[in-house]
Amino acid sequence: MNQATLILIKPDGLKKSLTGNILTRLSETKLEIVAAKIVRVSDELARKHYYHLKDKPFFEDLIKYIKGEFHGRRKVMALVYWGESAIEKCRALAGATNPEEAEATTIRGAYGRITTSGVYENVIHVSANEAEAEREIKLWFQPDEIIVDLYPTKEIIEKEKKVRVWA
Ligand code: DAT
Ligand code: MG
Repeated sequence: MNQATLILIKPDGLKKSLTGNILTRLSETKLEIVAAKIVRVSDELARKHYYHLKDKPFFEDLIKYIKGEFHGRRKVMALVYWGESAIEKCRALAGATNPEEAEATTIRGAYGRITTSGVYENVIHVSANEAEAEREIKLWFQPDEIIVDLYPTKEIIEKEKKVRVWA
């Protein structure tokens, strides 16, 4: 069954120049990249992305981490991978959440670490299931940024919306 999954290359992955390595590993899946961009992560986006962990003791550090506050620049690379069993394939390549427990051959096993203050710097995010993928993809991307039709859309006319354009 074709599925979509959100992939994030987290700030540690970008800081360590791992983008190429990670994309090469993900290309083993033969899945299709249907959206990609570099995102400056706002506090609101970070908190919405990880809202299900808001009661965990590590939540505030997790927010700082995904916003890039530990790695000097507020950016992550966001992609949507699409194809047969995309979630299972990408999660298998990513490895276990705890990078010390992840198989050495997985992305997290090879490149992740736990900092002395206990932050799991595990390099990559992969949606855990289809419901999470839909929620996350809609959070990180607008419909026109994705080259396939994943979810139903509608057209609206937005009035008096402040947008930034080239000067
Ligand atoms: P995953 O990223 O494998 O889907 P998750 O959704 O349970 O795992 O957690 C999201 C992120 O939160 C995870 O990538 C790293 C961090 N995290 C999870 N459990 C943690 C823990 N016990 N200590 C520190 N960070 C943790
Ligand atoms: Mg998760």
